[in-house]
Amino acid sequence: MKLGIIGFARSGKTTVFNAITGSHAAVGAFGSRGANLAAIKVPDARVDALAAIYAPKKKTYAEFQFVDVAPNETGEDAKALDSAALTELKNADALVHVVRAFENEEVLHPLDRVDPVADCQALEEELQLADFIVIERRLERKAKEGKRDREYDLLKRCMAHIETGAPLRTLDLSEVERKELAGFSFLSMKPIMLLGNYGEAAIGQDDPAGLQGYADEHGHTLIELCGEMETEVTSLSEEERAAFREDLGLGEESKTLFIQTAYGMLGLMSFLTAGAPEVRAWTIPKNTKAVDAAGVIHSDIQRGFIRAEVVHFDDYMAAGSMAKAKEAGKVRLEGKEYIVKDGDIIHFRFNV
Ligand SMILES: Nc1nc2c(ncn2[C@@H]2O[C@H](COP(=O)(O)OP(=O)(O)OP(=O)(O)O)[C@@H](O)[C@H]2O)c(=O)[nH]1
Ligand SMILES: [Mg+2]
Repeated sequence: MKLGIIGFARSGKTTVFNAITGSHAAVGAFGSRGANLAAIKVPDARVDALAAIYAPKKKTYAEFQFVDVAPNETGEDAKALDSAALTELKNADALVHVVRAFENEEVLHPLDRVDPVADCQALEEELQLADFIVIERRLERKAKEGKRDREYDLLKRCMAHIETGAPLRTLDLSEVERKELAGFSFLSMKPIMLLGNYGEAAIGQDDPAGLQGYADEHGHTLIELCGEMETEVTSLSEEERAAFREDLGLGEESKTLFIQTAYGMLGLMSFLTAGAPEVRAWTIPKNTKAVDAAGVIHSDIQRGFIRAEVVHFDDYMAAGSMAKAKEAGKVRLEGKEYIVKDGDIIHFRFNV
């Protein structure tokens, strides 16, 4: 899973990136001029349990990869995203909008405001505008070439939707249409999570900046963080951390909070692969077919898919070994259309 961290300049993107990933990227005026990249592992007791049995060479947890986009250098027009950022975000699976909800006299918002709801609206507009331009260019070309085909009609529908001020993620599309549009990597179609970056004063207050109200109204998931304090906490030892968090009334660690929220919001789950070389968890959306799950591992396995040998983690553990699970009839051969379940241990058979 690749997540793009976006937001206005000086909203605390890099601060939040550091807090979640435990990185030490430079923040503030001396912030790095390029994008920051880091990954976090998703803790999974099932991976640990399987690794204890298989004693594999390698143990790999599912991962969230983050890209904290470089600050907008275009200055004056006070856009959150410049063209470099827009390009960078194309391959993100979902977006995390860091919304500035803290006051800081020394580092001002580019529009000199602390207005989280206005920032959310402005950023949505930027995403929609970026998509609109892509659609417009494509339609112009198609019109010139006289290609008024299915794609032309579909793009027209997308355009009309954006013209109403709505993001493409709210357009009603069939699965086929979604696939047809996938190549465009439309930004306003990507799931978006709001991450309110609050100041200390907001701790314990109920929706101080009105962000929760906005999130509810638009069906967005909101995570509330106190970015700066979270970064301070990450520099403490494990024991100090818990006490400090409790004293300050900070909730769950930002990394844990983030993982839980992201799995829920993005409708994610994991399946497992186990063998002597590697025990590994793979993240997929719920309701993924076996053949598409295979593609997450490698496109060759997807292409040459024959069968999936599946045993659920719980059945495997109850049986104690693969041989015993087979004896008990818990290992099944499934076809391409099988809907993978959370905790399935899968061995793919495929042609090369
Ligand atoms: N008071 C306060 N200051 C914060 C908070 N989060 C970030 N800051 C400060 O705001 C400034 C900008 O933070 P960054 O994390 O660099 O923000 P950014 O969005 O990555 O900024 P650019 O990459 O330059 O667009 C830094 O000086 C931070 O110390 C916060 O929660 N409270
Ligand atoms: Mg930054």
